[in-house]
Amino acid sequence: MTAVKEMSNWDVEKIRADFPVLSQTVNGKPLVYLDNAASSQVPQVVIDRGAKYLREEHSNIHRGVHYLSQHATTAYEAAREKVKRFINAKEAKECIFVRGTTEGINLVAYSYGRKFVGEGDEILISAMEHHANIIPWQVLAEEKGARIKVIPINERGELILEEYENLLNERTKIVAVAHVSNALGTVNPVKEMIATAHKFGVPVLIDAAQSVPHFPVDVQDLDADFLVFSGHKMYAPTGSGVLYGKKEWLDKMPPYQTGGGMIRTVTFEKTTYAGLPEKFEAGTPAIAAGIGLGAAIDYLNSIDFEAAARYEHELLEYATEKLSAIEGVKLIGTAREKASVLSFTIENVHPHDIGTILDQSGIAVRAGHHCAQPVMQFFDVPATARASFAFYNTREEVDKLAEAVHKVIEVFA
Ligand code: C6P
Repeated sequence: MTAVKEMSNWDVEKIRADFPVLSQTVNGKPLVYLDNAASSQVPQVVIDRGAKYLREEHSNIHRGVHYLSQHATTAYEAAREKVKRFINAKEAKECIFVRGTTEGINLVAYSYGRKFVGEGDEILISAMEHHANIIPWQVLAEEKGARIKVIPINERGELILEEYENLLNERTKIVAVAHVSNALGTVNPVKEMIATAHKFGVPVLIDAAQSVPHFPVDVQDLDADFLVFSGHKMYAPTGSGVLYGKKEWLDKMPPYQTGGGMIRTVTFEKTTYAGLPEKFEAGTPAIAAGIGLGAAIDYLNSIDFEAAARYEHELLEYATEKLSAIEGVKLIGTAREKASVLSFTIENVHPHDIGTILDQSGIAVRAGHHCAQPVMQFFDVPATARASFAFYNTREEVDKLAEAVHKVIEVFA
C-alpha cells in the first residue's frame, strides 16, 4: 500500500462541530467514535428538524384535513422527494419508507418472494452477507422448497465473480447482494453484477446499508431492481430507512403488511389496495424519523459528499497502514476495493477484550461477529474488532486507535 502523505482538503474540524455528540468525554477521555457502520452520529440540523416536528407539527399523516396533519404530510412527502433525488430514482413513489434495511429486505423476500419464487427455484446471495440478507431468503426457501446458492469469496474477502456467472441460470429468481460488506469493508462491483444477472432476466436486490452513507449511489446508473438502506447509518435517526424498487416490480408485488393507510376500499367481502408507495406502508409510519432522514439528506447535499467520500477513503488507507504495521494484528478483509470498515484481530486476545480495553480509552469500536457469522466461519475466527469510519473522524483518532491497540497487546503480553 502506498503511504498516505497528505489528506484531502477537507475541513474536518468544521464538520465535527456539526455533531454535538462528538464533543463528549467517555471514561475521562475525548470520545473517539469508530462504530459508524453500526450507527453513525446525527448532526444538529437533523436533531433540530426532528425536534421541530415534535414541538410544532406532531400529528398523523395522510389522514387529517387539519393544519398540523397537512403540515406533517407535506414534510414527510418532501423527505421522500429528497430520497428520490439522493439516489436518483425515477419517481418518488419507487421509494418506500421502511424501518431500515432489515425491514426492506424482509418486505422483498415476503412480497416478491411469495409471488415469484417457487419449488426448485434458486436465490443467489453471497458469502459476505449480513444476516438480514440471508435469513429472510432462507425462510422463503424453506417455505417454497427453493434453494439458496452462495457466491463464494476469496482470502482477501472479494467475491469470486467467475463463480457468480456460473451460478446464474434459468432457475435463479433473484440475486441479493451487499454493495459494501459490513464485516470486511469490501466494495462489490454491483453494477457489473446487475448487468450479468439481467442477461439471465434475473432481478437484483442491493443491500446498500454500508454504501449509501459513504459514497453517492445512483439506482438508475446501477440499474438496481431493489436497493435498501437504513437512515441511522447515514446521519439520520433510527426507525427510518428506504426500500427502492423499480415501479415495474413494485406494481406486480402484493402488500407486505396490511391495515390502515394502504387501502383504496374495504368491505367485509373484499379490499382493494392503494397504489405506490402507500401499498407498502401500512399503519402509521415513523414520521419524525422519516422527516429526519430528509434533513440528513439536506445535510449531505450541503457538504460536498464526494469530497467526504474521498477523505474517508484516505482515512481508511491511513488506518490500514497504521494497524497492519503492528505486530500481532491481523486485518480481516483486504479487498482491493474497500470502504469505511477495518476489521482486525489481535493474536491471543479475544475481540471482546479488545473492545472493552479500547472503550477505557474512550474509543468506540464494535467487537463480535457483526451479524455476519458465515464471514467469521470463512476466516476461521470467532469474531473481530471493527473500526468503521465516517467523514468526521480524524487522523489523530486513528493514531489514538493504534496507540490503544499497542496497549491491548501490552496488557495481554
Ligand atoms: N449492520 C453493523 O454493525 P438494520 O439493522 O436493519 O439497520 O441494518 C441491517 C444491516 C443489513 N445489511 C448490512 C450490510 C448491514 O451492515 C446492516 C447493519 C450493523 O454492521 C448492525 S448489525
